[in-house]
This record gives sequence, C-alpha cells and structure tokens, in this order.
Amino acid sequence: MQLPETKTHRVRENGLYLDIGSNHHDPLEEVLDGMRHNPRYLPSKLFYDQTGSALFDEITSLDEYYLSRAEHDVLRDNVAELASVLPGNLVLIEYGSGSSVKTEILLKGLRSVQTYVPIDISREHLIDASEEISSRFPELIVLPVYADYSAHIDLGLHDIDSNQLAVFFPGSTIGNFEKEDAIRFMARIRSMVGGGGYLMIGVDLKKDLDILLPAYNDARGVTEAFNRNILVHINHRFSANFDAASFSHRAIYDESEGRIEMYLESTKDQVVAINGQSFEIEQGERIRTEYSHKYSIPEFKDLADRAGFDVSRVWTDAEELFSFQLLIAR
Ligand code: AVJ
Repeated sequence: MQLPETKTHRVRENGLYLDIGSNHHDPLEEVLDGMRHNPRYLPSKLFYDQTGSALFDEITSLDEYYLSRAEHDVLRDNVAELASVLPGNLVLIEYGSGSSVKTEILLKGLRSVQTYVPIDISREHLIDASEEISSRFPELIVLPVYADYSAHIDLGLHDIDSNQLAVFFPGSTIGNFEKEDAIRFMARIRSMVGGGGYLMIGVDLKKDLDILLPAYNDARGVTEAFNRNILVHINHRFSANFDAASFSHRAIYDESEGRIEMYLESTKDQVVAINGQSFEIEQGERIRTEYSHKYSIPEFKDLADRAGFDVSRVWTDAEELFSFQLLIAR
C-alpha cells in the first residue's frame, strides 16, 4: 500500500502538478461568515471531503438522481458532433477533476485534445484522477493544477490561441452559484480563454417537481447523509462540535428563484462551537447548505450572453432533463 503523502511527494518531485493553492479563500473564515449570516449558510464546496465525495458518487447512481445519467447520455450521443465543431490541438481545461467517466468520453471522442488541464481544490483527488487519465491516455499531456476554481486563477496561457482553449465544466455545478455569481464566474472564464475560446458546460433544466424533488429527497436517504456529512467534515476540519444527528435534511424547490434549496434544520435549541466561537441555534432554524439552480434554455442563453458568451450548440437527452452546451467567447 502506498501512503497518500508518498504519492503526493512523488508527483510533486516530478514537477507533475502546478500548485497555486494560495488562491484559496480561507475555508474557516467562509464557515464563520456563513454561520454569522442571517439566515445562516455553509459553503457547498465543503460537502466534498472523502466521505462526502463517496456519498456523492452513490447519489449519482440512485434511480431518482437523473442528472448524472442524463448528462452521460447526452455526452455519449453527441461527442462526435462536438468533435466535428472543435479545432485540433485543443487544450482542455476541466474545472474540477471529479468526473473521470465524463472526461474519458470527451477525451476519447474528441481525439483532438493535446493537453488536459484538470483544476481541483482537493490535492489527493487531483493527483489520483490525473494519474488515472494519464495512464489511460499515454499520448496526452496532463498538467494538473491545484487551485480553487471559484477564485481567480492565472494559468499563464497567453501564448496559446484562444480558439484552442476549451473549458469543460460538467455536472451542472454552475447551478450552485447564485445567478449574478454565475455570470461573474463565467465572465472570468471568458477572460481566461479570450475571444473565440470555448466553454463546454452541463446545465440542468427546469422540469416537473415530481421528477425534481425526489432527486434531492431519495428514498434511501443518501442525499440526507450527504447533507449531514458537511457538519461532520466541519467538525473534523475546524474543531467544531455540531451534533449532526440533531439536524434534519430539507430540500425544497423555490419556484420564483428556479432552484432547489437544501437546508439542515435543527431539531432542538443548541449551542455549537466552531474554532472557539459559539453559535446559538434555535429549534426549527435552518442552515442553508446548497442552491441548485435549474434553467430553461432561453434563461441560460441570457446568462451566457451577459457573461460574454454566444451559445453555439445545445444538446439534451431525449426527455430534455439535462443540457450540454457549447459556448463561444465573444
Ligand atoms: C454536483 C452541484 C450538481 O446540485 O445536484 C446532489 C450536488 N446536491 N445532491 C446538484 C448535489 C444534492 C449536485 N451538483
């Protein structure tokens, strides 16, 4: 067995990954800010410790969770057409490296990808995923970047033609951002790739509540466990003492905002300490843990437009649950 540290060390020694980890927001400050806020919230990116990532993988195979399956089908069925539209010698930049199956479909289907640049906030995950891709695609140049993609990143890609740069942002993770933040985030991608550069993005679509609500309230309670685990993660990471069992999972759809909202609702009055600071939480009080925005195709076109992108192609699955979109920077 190989210790994770040994592996990290080996990869680092070989100069195999670029560490711009210093662009991270301080996650403890983000937690404290959210807990001081009225109403309270926690940063969704803290779902993904080891347990949380494993629970998310389990979510993706649930009958109720249509997103991953639908996106997988859309990609598989349309990657050939995507390949015919994109130029050769692509530099593919993936925001997050958590989607190896989708990445493989893309890398196999496009074939024109010369360099693959995964960017991830989890060092272990980044290295594991990069080594995996590298071994499956021996010809591919893999340049892993350890950084927080929700903050500004300078990859120094200035010498590469914009139309050879393509960002891949699957999974409808864009739905986690509030709308104005989503526009700012995409505008930053636009300025990174430059005019003529590409954004390939997975966007979950508006749909009937009888499909949408079960996806976030599954019968086996995996989403509930995933939601609660954010507290366990925060306990370990920031010496906090949340009693995860005294919070219930709530996932509702806000019609006017067009989004799923996930909360943890306190079942009792309680005091929680986080890094020496205490917070009084009342029975029935909710801590928001996630937004998951759903867009119609025209709504997302408007968002893309405001970020400086034209929508070039939109592909959906047969039931029109999920879309995969090719955007081109103006
Ligand atoms: C990975 C952010 C797309 O919003 O559906 C799954 C996360 N939350 N179940 C989503 C999630 C609850 C997921 N994203």
